[in-house]
Amino acid sequence: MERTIAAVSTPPGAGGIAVIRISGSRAVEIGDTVFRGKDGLADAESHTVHYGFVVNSKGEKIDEVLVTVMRAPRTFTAEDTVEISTHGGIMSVQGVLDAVIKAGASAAEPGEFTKRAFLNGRIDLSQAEAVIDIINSKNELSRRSALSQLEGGLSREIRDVRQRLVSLAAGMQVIIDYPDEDLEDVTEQDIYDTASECAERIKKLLDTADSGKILRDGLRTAIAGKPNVGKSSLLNSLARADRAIVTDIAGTTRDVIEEYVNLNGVPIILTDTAGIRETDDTVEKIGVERSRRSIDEADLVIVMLDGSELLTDEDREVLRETRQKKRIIVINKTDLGRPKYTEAVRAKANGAPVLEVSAVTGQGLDALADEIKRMYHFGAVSAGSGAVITNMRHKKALILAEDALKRAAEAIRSGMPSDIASIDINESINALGEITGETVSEDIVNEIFHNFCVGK
Ligand SMILES: Nc1nc2c(ncn2[C@@H]2O[C@H](COP(=O)(O)OP(=O)(O)OP(=O)(O)O)[C@@H](O)[C@H]2O)c(=O)[nH]1
Ligand SMILES: [Mg+2]
Repeated sequence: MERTIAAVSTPPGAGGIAVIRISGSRAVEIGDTVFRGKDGLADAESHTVHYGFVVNSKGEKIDEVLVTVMRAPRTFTAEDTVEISTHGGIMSVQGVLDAVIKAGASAAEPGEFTKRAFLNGRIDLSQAEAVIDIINSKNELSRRSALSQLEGGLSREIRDVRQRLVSLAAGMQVIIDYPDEDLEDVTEQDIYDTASECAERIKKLLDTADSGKILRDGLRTAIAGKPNVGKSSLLNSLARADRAIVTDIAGTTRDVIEEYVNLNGVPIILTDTAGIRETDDTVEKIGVERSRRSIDEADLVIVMLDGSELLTDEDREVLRETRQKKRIIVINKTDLGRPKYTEAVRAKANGAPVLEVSAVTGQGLDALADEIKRMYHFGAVSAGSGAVITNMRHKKALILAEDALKRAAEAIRSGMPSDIASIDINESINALGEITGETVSEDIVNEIFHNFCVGK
């Protein structure tokens, strides 16, 4: 028999209230066993709230509670659900959960509520994954993107593309099964057109993957420059912490330092790197190598120059090496006097912003933060549409689907028999189905739900 499950669905620790959720065919009966109120729960109507107490098996009161009864199918899991709101204390929460389990519920596994919602057809797999993303999201924008995924923006587009391919495959199957009948309603041109069009729509979704990653994890921003320009000082000011060692010795930072910074709601992964220069020092050399790699991987580079000196060949080298990157050029140490070469740098910056700052006094750092935010919004949100790929599993499946469709179109174009294209189209249908869960294997489902915490 299907288990009725229970778990604490609010975060651990003491809070104002905590919610114990029970889901399954015996949810109301189990809730009724532990509840003492004006009336029992057995005949309670769906979506009603009841005041009373939870008692243990000896009939002793554990806590004063409000109990919500929700009957299938209009619940999150699509099963009968009872939610008990208790006072948040750890003793009372544990006591209520124990009583519920003694009354016949089993402790829920991580993600089991959401898994049931998926298995009962309430949400599809990409929506279930969005629930994980919402729980884990670090910032407002990524939360909103996960929310729109939960509402089905992504699933809708993928299901739509998949449905077109399913109809096409069905039409092709008829021709393959009955080659002699005069059933030419799917032409080779149709196959080619549909495969190409669907490949194009998938490509559009894939194009959002990079911005999706930024949205979810933050904008990778590397601070680059020759030694001693003030890179570590900038990291410390933006992170509002003494994270990196600052000295007047050139070559202080030897390794890449990474700090997660929240700039008014915009998530940034800021990296401070070793100053870039030619050096014979073995350790510093490795540091410089790592700087280059971190600059390579960055979504945005802050190129830092020392405004208290004239531009040097080392500065020119850093400017040259970062030419291909999205970048902001900052001229530091303006508290020591106005830099002399700002306009010269601006003229050669190819439109990249050039800002004067002081990492020590904080002057110009607000403008820098605004500029970083602007780039974040440009990179992350320009995707528009609402359907943004934020998930590696989805990305891989989309790549498979797109490749298969390109092969199908190519097969038709080069005059191969249409059953060759049919194999590719079916492969694409399966890959898309893995995202929404229509053709997903049990292993993948288990893996996904394993990432949840208990109570979700
Ligand atoms: N006056 C002034 N001094 C600064 C400013 N920013 C940094 N400095 C000083 O410049 C020196 C080098 O600063 P760091 O932040 O260590 O420079 P860095 O670029 O990380 O240096 P390396 O790690 O060696 O590559 C320190 O003495 C800082 O106090 C600034 O805006 N104004
Ligand atoms: Mg440093």
